[in-house]
Amino acid sequence: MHTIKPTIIAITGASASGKTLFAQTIFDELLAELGAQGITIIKEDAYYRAQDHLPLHEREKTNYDHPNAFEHELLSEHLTKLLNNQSVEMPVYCYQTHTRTKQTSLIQPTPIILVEGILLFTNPILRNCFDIKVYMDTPLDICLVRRIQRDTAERGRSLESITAQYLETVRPMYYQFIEPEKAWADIVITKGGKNRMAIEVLKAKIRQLIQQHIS
Ligand code: UZR
Ligand code: MG
Repeated sequence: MHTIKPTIIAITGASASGKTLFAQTIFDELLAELGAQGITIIKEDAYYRAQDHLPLHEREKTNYDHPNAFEHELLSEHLTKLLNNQSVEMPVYCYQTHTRTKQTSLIQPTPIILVEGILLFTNPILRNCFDIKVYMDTPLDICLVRRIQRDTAERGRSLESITAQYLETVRPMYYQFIEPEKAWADIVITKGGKNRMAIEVLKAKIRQLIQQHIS
């Protein structure tokens, strides 16, 4: 098998727009075909900055919807390493403590690397790492409803804290930073993370790239 550069596919869009579901569905369905040596998934969330130097009540005030909340330099560095066939130790972020845990997760280089997160196209160095740029164009009211359901069920949040965060940061930062990311996208996905045709089209493209890898 002759080695060619891995392909990095980035999926961005608003919080609760369906990025994780979309990326995870493609990953799960292709894992069965390609195996763990074929495809990897990386979340931008893992690269939220460590905030151990701040007390918990200060961490709660951080604007997590601003590009500065992420260590995009480290994510770019890790993607560059993976492109050069080196493994990386990905941080593990905890939403309850708003900082990184002591663990890291070993990521091995694979021919296909999926990356998903809200602000992936805002940093030019990071943006340049991506071969295919996808934007989830889900209406913001749908994202809000999904976010309330998800964050109460999975991220231990109250309705009050979700709505306060939505008005203070999620909504304004969406208009300032996320919506403009659409201009960088190669592919814009409507209908959210369950869009079957969009999933099948990307899977077909990935299969074609894998064929090029092995031929
Ligand atoms: P997705 N976020 C938190 O609520 N707490 C944290 O410690 C870190 C992030 C939220 C963040 C953003 N913002 O909207 C969302 N706020 O996680 C991004 N407010 O994650 O794309 O999975 O929704
Ligand atoms: Mg997500």
